[in-house]
Formats: sequence, structure tokens, C-alpha cells
Amino acid sequence: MTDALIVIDMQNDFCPGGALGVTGGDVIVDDINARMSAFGAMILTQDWHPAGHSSFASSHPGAKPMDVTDMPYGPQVLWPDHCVQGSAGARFHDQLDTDRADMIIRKGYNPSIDSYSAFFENDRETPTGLHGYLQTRGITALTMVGLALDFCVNFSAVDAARLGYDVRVETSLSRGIDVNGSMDAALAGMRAAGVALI
Ligand code: VGL
Ligand code: ZN
Repeated sequence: MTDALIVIDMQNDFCPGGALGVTGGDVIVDDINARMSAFGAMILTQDWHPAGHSSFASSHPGAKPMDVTDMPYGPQVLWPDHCVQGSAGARFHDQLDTDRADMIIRKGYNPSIDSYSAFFENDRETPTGLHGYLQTRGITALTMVGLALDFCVNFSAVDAARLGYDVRVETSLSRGIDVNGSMDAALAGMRAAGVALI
């Protein structure tokens, strides 16, 4: 049995100075690198949106960032333009040790659906393929770190727990956006799903 470290969205746009910068998002990079050698598998996720993505406030006339809109799949926070495919903001943080990754999974490339989770798009049913990858490698235990704790880490951890993985989130190696109480809701939701918060 192999356990995997899943490093979520450690990209320039989620670090201070980026389009959707998370406070302290960059200070965790060295400690994340230091954790990598403790795992049998190392996976990175990368938020990867086409220009004009439906999760961008700029794609909705009259909307501003952090507004919430109704999408066919449910409520969706509208974000500043971020992690546009091929842009500097979409690149991993310069100090992240990407050479150690076995696998890089991109998400959010579907123009009409956002994808917080590394497992499913925000309709909660369109798979990214990560579950199949982990299953074929025999991986059953997952540790998650990265950005943002209340969105992509949260959704990934809850989906993984639902899929039957043994899931831990190392909160000291993660930072959140905290919009409209999202941090408290995320921590409560992860605990309720059986995710171990370390
Ligand atoms: C994320 C908002 C929009 C994240 C990605 O990585 O948590 N948050 N896209
Ligand atoms: Zn995004």
C-alpha cells in the first residue's frame, strides 16, 4: 500500500501578489518540499482555466469578484481572472520542488464548469481521472496540503473521503481565502466527512 502526498494548487496566482493571492500562501513552500520524501507517491494539482472561464467575474456583466452566482450545477463564487492556461500566474511557485512529482493533474479547463476538487468538477460528478490513477497504483491513503484550504483543499479532501480514501489535511501546510465564512464551514465540513485535520 502506498500513501500519496497531494499538493494542491501551489501556483503564483494563489500566492501573495497573484490574482487571487492567499495570505501566507508562499511561506509554506519550503515545508511542503521537505514533506515530499516521506511519501511513496507525489502528486501536484494545477488550476488551469481557459481565458474567459465561467468562474471569472469578468465573464458575467455587472458582477464583481467574490459575488456568488447560480450556475446550472449550483452556487458558484465568481473569482478574479486567475490561473489562465499558459500564464505566469498559472505556473507553480518558483521554489516548489516540481521535479519530484509523479503526476500533475490539471483541473478547471472546462469553460462552463469550475473545478475546486482534484477528483470531480463542481457538478460533483464529472471526474478528473485522479481516482482511477490512484486506484490503479493501489494508493489508499492521502495527505493533502496547499491552497486554498477552504476551497480546493477542502473539496478535494471531502471528495476523497467520500470515495473511501484515508484522508489527512496538514493545516499548517495550507492557507485559506476565507470569504463569507468559508473557512469555518470548510473545517466543519471536512471534520464531518471524516477527514483528519493535523
Ligand atoms: C481555488 C478558487 C478558484 C483554489 C481555485 O485553488 O482553492 N480557489 N480556483
Ligand atoms: Zn480557479
